Amino acid sequence: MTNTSSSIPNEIRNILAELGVAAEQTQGGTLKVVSPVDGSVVASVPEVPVAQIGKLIGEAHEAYLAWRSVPAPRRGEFVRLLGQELRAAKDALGRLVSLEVGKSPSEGLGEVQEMIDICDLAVGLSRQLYGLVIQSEREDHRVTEQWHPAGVVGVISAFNFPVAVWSWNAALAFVCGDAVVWKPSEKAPLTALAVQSLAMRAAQKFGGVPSGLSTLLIGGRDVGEALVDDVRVPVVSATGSTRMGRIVGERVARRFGRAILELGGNNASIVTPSADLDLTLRAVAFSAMGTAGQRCTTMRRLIVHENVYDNLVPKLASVYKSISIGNPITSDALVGPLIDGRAFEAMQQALADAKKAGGTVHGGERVDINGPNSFYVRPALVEMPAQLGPVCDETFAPILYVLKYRNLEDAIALHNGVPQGLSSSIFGTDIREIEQFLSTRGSDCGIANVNMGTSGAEIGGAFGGEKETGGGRESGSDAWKGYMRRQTSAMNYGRTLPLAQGVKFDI
Ligand code: UN1
Repeated sequence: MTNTSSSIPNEIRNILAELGVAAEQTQGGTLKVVSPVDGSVVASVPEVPVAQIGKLIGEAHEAYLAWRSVPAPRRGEFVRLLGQELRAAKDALGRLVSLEVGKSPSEGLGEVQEMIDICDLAVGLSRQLYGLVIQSEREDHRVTEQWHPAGVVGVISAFNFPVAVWSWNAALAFVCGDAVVWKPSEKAPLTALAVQSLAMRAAQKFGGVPSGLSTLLIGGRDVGEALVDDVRVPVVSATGSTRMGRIVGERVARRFGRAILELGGNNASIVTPSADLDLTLRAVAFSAMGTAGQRCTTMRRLIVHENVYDNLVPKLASVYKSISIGNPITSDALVGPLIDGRAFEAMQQALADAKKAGGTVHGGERVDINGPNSFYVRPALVEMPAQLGPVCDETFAPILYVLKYRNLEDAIALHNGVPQGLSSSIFGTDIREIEQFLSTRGSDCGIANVNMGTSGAEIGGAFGGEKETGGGRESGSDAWKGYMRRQTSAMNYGRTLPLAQGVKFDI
């Protein structure tokens, strides 16, 4: 593989060809794709005309009508084949993720691994998806609950997990009997085209997948709006900012659709006096600086007990000083580029605001790795006197605010004292403190970890969070229920007609 940054368009072209994306799908279009690795324009992707979206959603709906009658384990076979395609394409697709959104090679591959993992989980689920039998108050009656496909599921994904988010939704939706219409981030259409091509390969091997079952809509905000407003899309799963989610949530609710929202995180970890500080240091480094701070699970606040503060924080500051920053394609640097100049400006603004609020900033400056069109930064560690100003916001960049605490109740209050509620963690070996953090009076987040960071969740658990994070759940546990409709059924197998609640109505 050639490794100079000027070869990026060539390498992308080769990977796309290998993954079955036709040249005309990435040339001559209106959507310019910029690689954050060096800021070069690497493709111009045609966008779907908004006038065509109704027809495409109609086709997806038709596909669902056919797919829902295919037995679920057979639907699982399609997802098994998809997982097989992803396994075969892991290196190429992982590399494409790195080239398109700037992740380190290991994180690019990790993202594809998450896709493979969710396919495995969905295949198993395809032989389950079970309901309940509920005791009836009436003689010779049975009450059951069963799950039917919901219909067309709309998926709106963000640049930072450009392909995995689709799979967390799509793998479940397909086994549940739904069709999927995907609007990927405008910043990452190439990886989406590649995944769509792999899904088509799996469909071909399966034979008889209705066309439209997996539909890709490349385009901007108007495309997203058409998807969000269409009554034939009963479920919309949207990942992105709280601002976006508020709009999507309201619009979907207006037509009584269901929204699965996975929005902003402002994730914190508490470091207690009994913490293993070496382990803590490594965990904080990965969670706060990995993916250049552009995960929704990125650690953004560190709440440190006053007895360990002076031991931990200087060590952390020196890790921030020495962390390797570089081209994710040509080096093995741990921190790659920000997605674009706007992300850089937002970071600088947050740092200026933090200073104004009394913060001491370590790092945060721009680092010239690949010229003026790419945005590499040294991650910033910011010691704050209090939780105010930008500390309460999600800035999608590598900024870690550090706060000091004296007792655990105060730490938990600080922890929960932000509008977001995605992920959280605590470091320590005192079981009372750990359990308090996990108790009803502890972390208010959808994810609460112990002795690890806030990011890097496995797909087996339900993924999502509370408050402004939106409340949605994707991935494992029983998140599949979000892609189905629940039906309660009462059955009378007797010869009389007893009414519930003892009501009499004899004619
Ligand atoms: C996201 O950033 O949108 O837990 C999701 C993690 C990953 C998922 C991140 N498994 O960090």
